[in-house]
Amino acid sequence: MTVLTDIGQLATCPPDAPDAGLIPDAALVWDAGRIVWAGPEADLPDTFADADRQSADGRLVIPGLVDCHTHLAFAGDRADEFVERIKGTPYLEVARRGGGIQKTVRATRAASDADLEAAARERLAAMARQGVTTVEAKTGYGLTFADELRVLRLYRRLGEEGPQRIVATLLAAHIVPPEYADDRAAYVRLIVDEMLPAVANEGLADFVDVFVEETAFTAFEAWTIFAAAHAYGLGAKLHADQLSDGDGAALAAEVGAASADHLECVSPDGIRALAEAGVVAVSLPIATLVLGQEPLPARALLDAGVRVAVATDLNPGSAPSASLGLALWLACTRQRMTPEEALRGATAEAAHSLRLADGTGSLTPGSPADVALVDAPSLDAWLSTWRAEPVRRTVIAGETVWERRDGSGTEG
Ligand code: DI6
Ligand code: FE
Repeated sequence: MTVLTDIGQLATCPPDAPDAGLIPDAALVWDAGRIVWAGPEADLPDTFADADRQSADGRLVIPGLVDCHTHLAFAGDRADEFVERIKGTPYLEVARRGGGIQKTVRATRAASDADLEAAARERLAAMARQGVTTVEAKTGYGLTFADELRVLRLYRRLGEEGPQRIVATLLAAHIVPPEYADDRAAYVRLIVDEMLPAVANEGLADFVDVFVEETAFTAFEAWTIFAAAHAYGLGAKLHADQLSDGDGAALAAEVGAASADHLECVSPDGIRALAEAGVVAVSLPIATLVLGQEPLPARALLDAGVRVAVATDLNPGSAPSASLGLALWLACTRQRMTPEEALRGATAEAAHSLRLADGTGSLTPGSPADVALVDAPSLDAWLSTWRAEPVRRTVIAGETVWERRDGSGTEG
């Protein structure tokens, strides 16, 4: 049993509260990987008097962060495209010339298992330094039966070996791969008739995602894929209304999706549909920034009663950063979310978008003991500034998986 005392501010982020459940001068107790008590230190029961005590030295303590939208495994880089876009070539024009996602697909298919794994592990290590303890990881750069399953098997291995918990999503419907350019229907059939049964049979994914966009998949193609996925017990997620309003939000509501992600171009009708169907809106402010877009209407979504999550969208093109802290800061500064709303977005609401009902993303009795200690006295103090690595210590299931040593920043 561990008793963490001298917490300057504790954010418990209860699953169904509207706020971050902030408690000043708090203590937190965990045992056997689960939270057993959280509250004001003055109320700490005597029963914990003999337990191992650790001091948070007045720091902010938050639930381990949940990055609920990443494209974790990919090879190569898109440095050439970055420069092209600076010089004025639009993202979609790069894609039409065979760059963009297609370039990463070529590099990922060519990468060895070892190289792909090493790159993913490096990104997970960077995320651990950000306090990220649960990661949703999408495929989508393989786009063949063998390459999509190869990445899902990698995610399973990474989840088993830890330290982070991984939730895997099949995004075979990211783009139509070039070899199917003249027969899109055949690629949709490959997903429905071959990939989905194999993924379900091996239990390799919890969700199926479709990029619904003019340059990717139509709403009808997405509907076909989701209907098949549903029959295999796989949940739905969508890249929706990112570059244009393609009625992605309405489709997410219709198919009972766990989340609709991006939503920069969502319509008022789309917002109403998400609210009525209880679909989580996942905001991806790093991608919005990189593509120079106006942010999604976070305030309108929140006012309509939609849960709004915040994630990185980590990928080599539109969001080349694993910094969930950066996404949170942008959620505050660009999306006008309060620090409490932003933190909930990367904890309790993110867990909701992954349908994790075990208390992940919260620090309430019974939750996994996934915890981050932040080098700031309060949530507002943390998110009113931006620092590359503000986290001091990351704990998963009660075990410290990363700790910054004074001055050195070495792993613990
Ligand atoms: N939307 C995104 O932001 C990423 N995929 C998607 O459907 C971008 C992926 C990339 O540019 O490689
Ligand atoms: Fe994405």
